[in-house]
Amino acid sequence: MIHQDYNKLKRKQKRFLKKRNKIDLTYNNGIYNRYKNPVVTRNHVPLDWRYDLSLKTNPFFMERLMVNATFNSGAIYFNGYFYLMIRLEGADRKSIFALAKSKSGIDRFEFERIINFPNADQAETNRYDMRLVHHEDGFIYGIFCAEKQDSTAADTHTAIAETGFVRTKDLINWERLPNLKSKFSHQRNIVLHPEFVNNKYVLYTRPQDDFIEAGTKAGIYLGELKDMKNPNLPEEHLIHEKRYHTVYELKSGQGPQPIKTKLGFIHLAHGVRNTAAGLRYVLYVFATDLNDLTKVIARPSGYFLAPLGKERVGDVSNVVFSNGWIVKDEKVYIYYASSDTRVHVATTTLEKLIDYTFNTPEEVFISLESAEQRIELINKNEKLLKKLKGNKIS
Ligand code: M1P
Repeated sequence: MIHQDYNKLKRKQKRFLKKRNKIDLTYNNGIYNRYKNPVVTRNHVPLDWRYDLSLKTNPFFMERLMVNATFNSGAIYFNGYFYLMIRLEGADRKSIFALAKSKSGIDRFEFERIINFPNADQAETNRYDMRLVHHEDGFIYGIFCAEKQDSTAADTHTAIAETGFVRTKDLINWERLPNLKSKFSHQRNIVLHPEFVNNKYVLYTRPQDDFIEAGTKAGIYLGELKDMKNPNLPEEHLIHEKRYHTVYELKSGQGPQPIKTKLGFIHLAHGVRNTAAGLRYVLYVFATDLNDLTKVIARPSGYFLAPLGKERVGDVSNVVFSNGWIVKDEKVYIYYASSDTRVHVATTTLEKLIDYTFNTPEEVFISLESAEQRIELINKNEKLLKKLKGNKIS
């Protein structure tokens, strides 16, 4: 027999899942819209994924498998739905993958199924942060971090982050592929470029600092591989270097796959810097050349999106992280998680994203020039304002 509390809770959750989301009108930067509510939280997780519904085996109607957080989601538009591949973290700290879908992309996301597949390496302990990329070879790839304990370390907490691959054509049946082989043993935030380049697959990588040789520069790298069934990266080239006193001073990582536009590929990445209150993760944008993916052609200064208000607090506070965005009908849906706890959406248009990327003043790296940039803007505006005054429109 089903526990009597189930129906009550079910009705309550149904009402919650039907709630519409609205643009947050208190926020305006002209670049994108933020929304009042997160799009996926742990309260969206179906009751039967958490509770044992049986009165007999669960007389107190306890959550037998609690969910800690739902965050860092891959994203894809498929068969008329916005799909998010959610990182669902249980109370046991293990992350698993679960697909949630919505018709609107901004609200009413409902979980559909858990996506599970075999380990590529027996020692794999945790998996997280899947990017979903529809490659021109016809497959949808899931690229994620497959983490295991570093057996060479003296402590119990040092981990090795490898890159796992799965692929599918229907989001139901997934084929696990071998893990990436690269000269850097430890990396996260690997992303597949959606197109072939010289008949090869292209990956964006992010070797972890402490694991790369002294003298090797850190940042976002790019490498080519021939075969996804035998993913060997012989070489990786630095394309976006971390740099002193930037929002990505400490580390950075490619977010979702870049968006192809007429002016170049637009990339969304996260940048990390240290503060007295701990690490701060923000999102920033850059663009690469359509014919040379290693060439950065636009570098708007500073961050694109930073944690705001309630987003600033969570399991790992002061963090925004994005590994999924969707372009649909010229509109861009940017899915980002806040503080490793829940998923939000921000929306803009392709036109605005291009304008932001190519017309925001470039990163200048020093205060002297940063002040000049702002003075230039003020002077330009002053002229315009004077003209308006002359025309008596004020
Ligand atoms: O806690 C913030 C993020 O930390 C890691 O990102 P990175 O490798 O760039 O430091 C990841 O574990 C990510 O999942 C997490 O959101």
